[in-house]
Amino acid sequence: MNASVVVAGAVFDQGRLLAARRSSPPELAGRWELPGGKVEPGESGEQALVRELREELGVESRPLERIPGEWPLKPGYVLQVWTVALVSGDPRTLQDHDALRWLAPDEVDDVDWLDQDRPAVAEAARRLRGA
Ligand code: DCM
Repeated sequence: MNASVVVAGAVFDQGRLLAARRSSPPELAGRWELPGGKVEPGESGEQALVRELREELGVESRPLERIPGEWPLKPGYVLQVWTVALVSGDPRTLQDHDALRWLAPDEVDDVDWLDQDRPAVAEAARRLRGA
């Protein structure tokens, strides 16, 4: 069986990376993530990401490029990550999150990221620094 895909966005704006603090489920609450969610049947990863960021943050966004790699989540799920530009709107905590932070490159390690997001966050931070 192929694993189901969860997509997440490394949202960049003005040289900063968006971090979102989860409010649920209890075992993930309080940890920070790249916002996103599950790909639904018939959707591409990019389509799912645009939909999820609209639902969770109230923004219109544009996926830029996929960060190479795929990271295991709970059994049967893998995480894929894209860098994302904001097209319009200011991110707000509409669903799943209770705080947002825009992190400058030297602040990226200041929040307690979900373990499974850390490799993609490190790569996103490298790109943010222009390295
Ligand atoms: N998830 C994750 N890292 C992310 C986004 C999601 O580990 N950046 C996990 C949390 C959930 C599952 O994927 O177990 C589905 O996410 P959601 O509940 O946001 O749809």
